[in-house]
Amino acid sequence: MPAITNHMPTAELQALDAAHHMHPFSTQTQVAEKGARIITSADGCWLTDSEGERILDGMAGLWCVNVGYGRDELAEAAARQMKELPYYNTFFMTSHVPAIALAAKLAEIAPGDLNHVFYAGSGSEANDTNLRMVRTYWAEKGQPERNIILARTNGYHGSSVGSGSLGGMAGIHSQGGLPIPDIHHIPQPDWWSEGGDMTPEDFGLARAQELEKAILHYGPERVGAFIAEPVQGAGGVIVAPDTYWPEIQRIVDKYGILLIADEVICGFGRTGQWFGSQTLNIKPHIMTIAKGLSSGYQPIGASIVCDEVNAVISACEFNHGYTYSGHPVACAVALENIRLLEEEGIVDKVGAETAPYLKEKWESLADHPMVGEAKIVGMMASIALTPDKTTRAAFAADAGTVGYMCRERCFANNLVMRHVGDRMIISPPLVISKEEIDILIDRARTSLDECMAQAKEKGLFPA
Ligand code: PXG
Repeated sequence: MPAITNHMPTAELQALDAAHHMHPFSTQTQVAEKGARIITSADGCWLTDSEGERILDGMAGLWCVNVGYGRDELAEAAARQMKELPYYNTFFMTSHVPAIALAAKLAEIAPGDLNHVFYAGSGSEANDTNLRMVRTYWAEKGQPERNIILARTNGYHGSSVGSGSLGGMAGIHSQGGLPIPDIHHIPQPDWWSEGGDMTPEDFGLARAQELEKAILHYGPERVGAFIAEPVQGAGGVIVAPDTYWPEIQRIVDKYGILLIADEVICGFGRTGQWFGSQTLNIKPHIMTIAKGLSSGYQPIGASIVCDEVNAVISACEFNHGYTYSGHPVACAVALENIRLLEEEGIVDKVGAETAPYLKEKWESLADHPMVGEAKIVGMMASIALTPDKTTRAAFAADAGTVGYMCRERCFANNLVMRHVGDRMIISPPLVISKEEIDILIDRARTSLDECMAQAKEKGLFPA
């Protein structure tokens, strides 16, 4: 076989891709039919594909390339570490400097007494750690029956057996016998789709109180933890009404259950502060991190654990870990990534400058005839597409039909903006400039217009 390179014709790469590469969360026959768009290089906020097109990446890869593409410092940190110590494990009484240095740094930047780090290779793995860690915590405290973990419908925590069970995605639960026992889901705080006639404030409170209802239903002596994303990402950038999180915190405190904040998307500046828990003023016992931890340059995740949980877990042998827990190259890259976020003031600039600018522009999209609510926290945002803003109606088609049409228009206009059902979402690199934000909004508007025209033709939008 000839060498497969960037210089091969796109059609040949697509054919090989479809023949041998099984894509995540995709229908493989559709990949084969349409051909994947092949990304060959990237710089800053811009991707280049195999046809030489430049695409504005409104999703920072998969919510992860916080410092943007093409940072030599990260490549050099990886190369340095690979030469010095490419791998060693952290099992059985060994350690190494990158794992030590990153853990100390994470303890410094994480809020409160989140001072202890358990490494994983991804967000899914870190949430699997959390699942086993909180159950072990309660068992070690003599309450093994306290093994129920509450989570939310339409939450996303990964796609492994454990993390997929914690998530509340019907599509994941329908394959492979999930969720595993003693994980239960309460309804999400999505006012747009589920708020009915309630005000957002009343709805937020009611949805938070679902947590208390569930605790009382299963029995407070059975419930060990509640896991949630500060802002639901993969579920469609669902921002809970302001009343929601204070009530959740009250309930968690009242029943003494552990709060796990899944910061895989919200962490490392995405919400305008280092962690979403700070933006939303919540006090987790454990935070899940991944993605922005290394800006996606290396696969790495972790659980950051509070003093109390650490004290209990440390006193037993916790029979858990991954070959790549604390991988030295991934740790070295994450450490360098945090240095860039900190020393270049990237997180501060998002909070003070670019996120407020994006907010103003993003919210202006709500003027578009097909856009209902526009929501944004920091650098993650969504708009709800609707045929009727006043009634918040859904389209007369399967959910996601119009969202997909809009995504296709965006892709054709060289903007990566995703759809989740009929919500359009963005999560750009944190280094996006004001000029690039203008381009993003411009292309989004053009794509919305084109999508609306198509929807009208199909009778899905009033003419
Ligand atoms: N928690 C959250 C909040 C996530 O967003 C994970 C855990 C799992 O991380 P790993 O590294 O195992 O993928 C995620 C991942 C999407 C999409 O469609 C989102 C994620 C992954 C894949 C697709 O938006 N988030």
